[in-house]
Amino acid sequence: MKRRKFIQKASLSTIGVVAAVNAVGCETKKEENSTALVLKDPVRPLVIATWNTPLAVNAAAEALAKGGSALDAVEYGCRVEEANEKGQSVGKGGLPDRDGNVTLDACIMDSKGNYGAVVCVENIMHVISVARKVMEETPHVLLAGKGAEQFAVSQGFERENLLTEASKKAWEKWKVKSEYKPIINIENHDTIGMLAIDKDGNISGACTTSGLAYKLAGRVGDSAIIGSGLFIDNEVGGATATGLGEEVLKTVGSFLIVELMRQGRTPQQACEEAIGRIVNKPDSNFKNFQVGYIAVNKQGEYGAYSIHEHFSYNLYKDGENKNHKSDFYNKK
Ligand code: SD4
Repeated sequence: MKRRKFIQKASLSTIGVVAAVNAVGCETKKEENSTALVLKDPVRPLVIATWNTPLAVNAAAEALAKGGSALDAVEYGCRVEEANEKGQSVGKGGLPDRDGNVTLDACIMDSKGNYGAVVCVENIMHVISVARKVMEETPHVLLAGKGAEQFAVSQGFERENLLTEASKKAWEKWKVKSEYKPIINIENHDTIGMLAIDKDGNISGACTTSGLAYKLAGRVGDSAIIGSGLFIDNEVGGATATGLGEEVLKTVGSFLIVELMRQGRTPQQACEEAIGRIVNKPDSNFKNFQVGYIAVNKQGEYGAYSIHEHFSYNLYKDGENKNHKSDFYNKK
């Protein structure tokens, strides 16, 4: 059993007794107004990613097996999906905006609370790596549009056309009616959000997407926005999102999940509460859109929940990488 360092008193004032009973799925102990988290045989290494993404999770697991950090793992894992032209919601081959331009959003967050992101980037495939460069090589956290593209090129990334023939054809077909209707589940494969815990128990996360198909030019979703599409707190855990970004942004979903875990909820309970915040709004039209969350805590417990059926996640733990169906809210 390893002993975690004390959570600061400042955060405890809002946590209260609940955290003392069951913070982040660990045994806890009160000492001088602080709560020491004691991990019981934590599960590590571990990788979890949205949707049916076995190859991406394999790449992340391999990085961890070679002694890479959780940060390396999530970057390498996300790169696999960015290079997969068949996935039409991430990287190369992503469906374009309504003007026919593929624009990508991505972010990465490490165990020290550092964050880097890019939004609305054209012509660069591996935006997750650009986000990491923003985090590590600049004094900023978020670069947008042309500036982000120029920064990527200055860092050695090559410009290329991200619009594949298949995505161009889909866009041309869409233009006939030009109806904007976010698709609920794109063939069990969509934006990738990934969380990893390395052998030292450090947690990192990443999220990369081409956003919603046929969006307005300039539209940015949740995926690259800290606290919405992704949030990591190495003391507690991490969470990431997929689905209609506008709804995730309005509820700051990933931050909410991590804070709920801090207050004692399991990852599963926290994901369910975050979906509840969306579907229980008085004017929620949740029947028309999907949102899905995955989360892990420091112990290596995990959870997933979505509004509709057919959300899934890939999980690597104990040397196995498997796709699992997520539980969901709308049982009709
Ligand atoms: C967005 N959340 O841009 C992304 C899209 C997505 O599953 O996740 N689709 O809103």
